[in-house]
Amino acid sequence: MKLASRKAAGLVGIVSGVMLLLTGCGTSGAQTTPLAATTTKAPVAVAPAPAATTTKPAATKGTVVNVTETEFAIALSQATFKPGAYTFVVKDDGAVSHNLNIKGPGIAGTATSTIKAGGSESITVTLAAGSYELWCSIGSHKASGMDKTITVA
Ligand SMILES: [Cu+2]
Repeated sequence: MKLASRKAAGLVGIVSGVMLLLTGCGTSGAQTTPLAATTTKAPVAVAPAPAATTTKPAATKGTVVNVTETEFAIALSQATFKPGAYTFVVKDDGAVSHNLNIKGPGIAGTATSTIKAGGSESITVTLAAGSYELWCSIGSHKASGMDKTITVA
């Protein structure tokens, strides 16, 4: 009994020592956070926010497909697609700007913005069974070969 209580007392000592260390780290960490960043965001926070949540899904959702764009081709990291959510991560590996447009069942037409050479942008869509066209709408890139059709089944 005596030994057990001594052990317990020892444990309490260790635990409180660890907690002291932890709280010590916590407070010093919080103090290093810069306060200047909060002031720049404050004036803009008046916009009506609730409506936006239903239209725009999260940045990455479902299966991630890597899309590599060059002059003048669109390469996909996978060739077969099942219905569901996909995030196309578009990388411009070419020397000029490109974009990615997607059109098909349930998608009247959605696109990335213009992606500069070396840049990338993600686009999240829900694909249903059927054919989808993926293309670049800049200049004559589509006619030059940046036009791809995928089948979802
Ligand atoms: Cu292009």
